[in-house]
Amino acid sequence: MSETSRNPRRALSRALTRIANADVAETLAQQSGATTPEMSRIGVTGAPGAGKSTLIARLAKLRKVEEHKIAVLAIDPTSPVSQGSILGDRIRMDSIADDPDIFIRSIPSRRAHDGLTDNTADLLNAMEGHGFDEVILESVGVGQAEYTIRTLVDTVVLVLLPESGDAIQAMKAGILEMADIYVVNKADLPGAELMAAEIAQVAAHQSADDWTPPVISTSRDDPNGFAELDAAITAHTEWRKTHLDETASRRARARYQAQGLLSRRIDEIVDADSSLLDLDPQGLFDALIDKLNPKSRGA
Ligand SMILES: Nc1nc2c(ncn2[C@@H]2O[C@H](COP(=O)(O)OP(=O)(O)OP(=O)(O)O)[C@@H](O)[C@H]2O)c(=O)[nH]1
Ligand SMILES: [Mg+2]
Repeated sequence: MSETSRNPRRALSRALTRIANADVAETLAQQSGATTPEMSRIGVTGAPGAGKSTLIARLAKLRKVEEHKIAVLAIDPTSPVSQGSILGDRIRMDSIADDPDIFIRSIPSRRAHDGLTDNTADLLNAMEGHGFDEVILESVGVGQAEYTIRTLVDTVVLVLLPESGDAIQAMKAGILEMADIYVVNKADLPGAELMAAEIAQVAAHQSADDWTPPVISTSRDDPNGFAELDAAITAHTEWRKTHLDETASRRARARYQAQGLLSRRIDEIVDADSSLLDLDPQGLFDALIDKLNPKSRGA
């Protein structure tokens, strides 16, 4: 066992595994003690292969230097066939995998279709109160993921690739309005400068309450870009403290989490008795309400 498995971490790692596999009742039982969210949440999203893991490994090291305690939670796309994780994100986070000061966990994306797990909210909540100053969440961007991530984290970093048509796609999908920080990654590839300029134009119109999302070019062989990204995240964290409506964002997270739990519970009920699906919509709705009642739980 490596240094990363010292006891508190091992306990957290086990808790995350339990939550990753838990049914709704278990998930709720594990979250009875409400914690104060002191942990800053940075979400890194972008198309498959955009270089998110490589970038997070660099970033985590830089942010740790600021005496921050950093955790990384990577949601791995799940193969629908094997229900297993099709790639180990740790592979591209080798440079930090054995760092005792950085907690890394990779979780298969399970049921959810938005590039996250159907219980990412629960996983993040479980990490609160474990002494981390910051968690960096990696998720594959598949359109809907950006909207969910917006709700679940404090700072959204969108990683785009030059020459991929990413910028245009993202603009069409409205995703370019989601991010707090844009990264044009793999800036060693052709077209990066042009793309950064294009995105900067869009970002300039996006400024809300005097935060204009910066556009940062990064490449794995150039430390300057990561330093700039690190500084931008710190700046956004500071900005947020005075501009974010905490009640609104806490409520949005609570709503998302409740929706997730209810939708999972409905799946559990229907999986246990698929004949419910033969009822008409009103009958199905009534039957579900009845079964959602805690008194009939387990019935
Ligand atoms: N040219 C170039 N390639 C890079 C750079 N950063 C990462 N890569 C390569 O891009 C590929 C994908 O990198 P990852 O870091 O795994 O990307 P990811 O976005 O985490 O991928 P998924 O988690 O599968 O969505 C790997 O082959 C990396 O070696 C870069 O700055 N320049
Ligand atoms: Mg990755």
